[in-house]
Amino acid sequence: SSSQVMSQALRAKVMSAEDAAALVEPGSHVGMSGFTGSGYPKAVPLALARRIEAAHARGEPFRIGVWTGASTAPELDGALARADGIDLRLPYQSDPATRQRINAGSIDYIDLHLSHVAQFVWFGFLGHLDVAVIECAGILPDGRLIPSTSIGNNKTWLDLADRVIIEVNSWMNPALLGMHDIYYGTRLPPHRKPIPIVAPGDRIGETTYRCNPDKVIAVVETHAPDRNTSFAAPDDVSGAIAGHILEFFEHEVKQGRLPRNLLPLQSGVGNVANAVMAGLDDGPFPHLTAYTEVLQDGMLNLIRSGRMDLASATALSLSSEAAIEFNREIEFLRDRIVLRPQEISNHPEVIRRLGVIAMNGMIEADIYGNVNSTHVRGSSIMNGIGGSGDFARNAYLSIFMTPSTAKNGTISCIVPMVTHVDHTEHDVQILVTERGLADLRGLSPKQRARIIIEKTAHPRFQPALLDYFERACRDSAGKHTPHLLDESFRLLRPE
Ligand code: 0RQ
Repeated sequence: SSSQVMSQALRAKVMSAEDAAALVEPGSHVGMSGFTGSGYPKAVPLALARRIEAAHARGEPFRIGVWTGASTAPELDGALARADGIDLRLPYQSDPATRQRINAGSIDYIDLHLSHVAQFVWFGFLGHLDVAVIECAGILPDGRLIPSTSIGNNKTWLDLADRVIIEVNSWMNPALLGMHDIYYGTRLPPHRKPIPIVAPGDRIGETTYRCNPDKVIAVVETHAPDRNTSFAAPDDVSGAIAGHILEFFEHEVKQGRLPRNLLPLQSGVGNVANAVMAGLDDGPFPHLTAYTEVLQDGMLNLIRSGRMDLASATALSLSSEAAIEFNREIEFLRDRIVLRPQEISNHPEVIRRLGVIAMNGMIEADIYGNVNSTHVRGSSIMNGIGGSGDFARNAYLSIFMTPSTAKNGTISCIVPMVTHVDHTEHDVQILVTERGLADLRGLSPKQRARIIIEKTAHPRFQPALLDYFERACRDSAGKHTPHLLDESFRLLRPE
């Protein structure tokens, strides 16, 4: 309904998605909203994909650069990739059609730390932003925009794009107004000031986006839910990983290295992260908080049950059932959830100050603790580094977790040498699989190798890993991080 477009001036710019898409030129850099399947534009990218397909059918070239917050949905990445409409994509994606084209070599992809993206555009490192396409929950009479279910880089896209297309999604609850915290204090070096967040729930900004109405070239009305992620019920493997982490937390509380309510939690994407949150709901830790990037079902349930006092994030990533509960309980949740720009949700300064406990998934780790979060066999991208590096390097505790094997047990996720490094041994303190937890703090490389093989590797792969390590200790020229380079990747080739 048009009631969510309350500005007279902007109401005059309402048009169809097709008419709006016709205003995007070939070769444009387009900054879109969207983060882990929420808050992405639902109509204009689809219309743009149809326009691109028609141009290609006439033999005309038409591709664009797509910049987002993080992953979007089939209606955005999927449609544009299938139309062969993307020449460059950044920073994080998880769409199968996009991934296939990146790995086939037809889409260029730049995988950036999520906290870096906005500032790199302000610095001028990524070129000029031509158009912003931003989903909102409404437009206030004075032209300010009510954000929807993710913030991502929207503030920067609205500030820096020459032209702005706004999608107003009436499926979004207007009662979202007040949940967001849009910080307008960022500056370019050397004029920067401290980010004044000293507790996860601190509000330092405005509840709406500023938007110069003269730049708005189209307003498109939609009515559609987010992609909605479905989560598997915690299985034995994710349940075991969660169990090891909870036991570790209890130990750290006993040792006096963590307070009883722990420290602000960051929890990554996927089923394992969700299962850890579910485990915390039954655990002994009261008054939890989160300073995280994505708020999934497990964390929402912690807030609803009263186990977690509040959470700061940049996006929701909920199942369709949880999205309905979120809407029903929005008045209660608005005081307990703060959504921020991703440069603030993932800000190294704040993560370091708050002492965040970072928990992220991985593809594989090596026996010395280097972690690969992004590549399969060194050359194919899975998703991207996302925010895992922002949190891992600056966290109080940096935890990485994975099942000990992949692909029905045929591949070991603990290997002699990772085929791609996202998180170096210096940024990794704890590794966890369903087999156990390896606490690497204060250990040298060779000490780490023994613990990682013993505690986290699958028994089927332990003998080969131990044999590699022991022969490396004997035959490697350097005895600090012993390797046998001609066979480091042999475990990747199952016999
Ligand atoms: O592929 O579904 O085709 O079989 O990788 O693996 O086990 O389902 O685990 O969903 O937790 O994802 C690292 C990808 C893990 C994710 C990663 C294959 C496996 C499967 C997924 P199939 P699982 P998850 C903040 C934090 C980077 C971003 C990040 C990720 C698929 O956690 O993208 O941390 N992280 N952000 O089969 C070959 C191996 C494999 C393997 C797994 N060793 N070899 N394939 N797979 N291990 C949030 C954001 O930044 C937005």
